[in-house]
Amino acid sequence: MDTRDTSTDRSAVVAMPESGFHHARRGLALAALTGLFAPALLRAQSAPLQMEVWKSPTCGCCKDWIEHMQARGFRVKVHDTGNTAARERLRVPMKLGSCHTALVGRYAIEGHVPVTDVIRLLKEAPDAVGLAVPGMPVGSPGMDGPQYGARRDPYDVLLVARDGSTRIFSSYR
Ligand SMILES: [Cu+2]
Repeated sequence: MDTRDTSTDRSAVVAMPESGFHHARRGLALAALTGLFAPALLRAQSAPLQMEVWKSPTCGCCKDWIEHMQARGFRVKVHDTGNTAARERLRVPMKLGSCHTALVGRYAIEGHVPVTDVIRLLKEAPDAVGLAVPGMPVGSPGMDGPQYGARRDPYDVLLVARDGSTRIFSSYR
């Protein structure tokens, strides 16, 4: 894989949500009128965005992912309790599990999900459990430190439905 191409793709993705928010603002008024009122979207409008994370106290890549979220304006409350109970409570199937579980608005965020996907989720506000990046793919946010060199494994961000089924929300490859 050509790493230059990858970084170009990523900056294109990173550039998106800014304008997305302006569209979301207009969409919010429309949603309120049509009765499709989405609390998560409302919360997405008020800066800073709030997030809770459950992780093990010794998880380094979790910390790096949290910094990735904070860098884009998320205010994070961390619970160093492990994430097994939180994952179960938030109805993320265990087979989709990763090292940390987060709650943003009404959505579960499992694993190293890029912040751009979290923001897109809040904007689109689908009826779903949330997003998951199962395992810990190298190259995903928090798994992209100098210790991994230039290695970037392909991975998908999955949208998790209420019945536990998934579809690809975005692909990084
Ligand atoms: Cu991790």
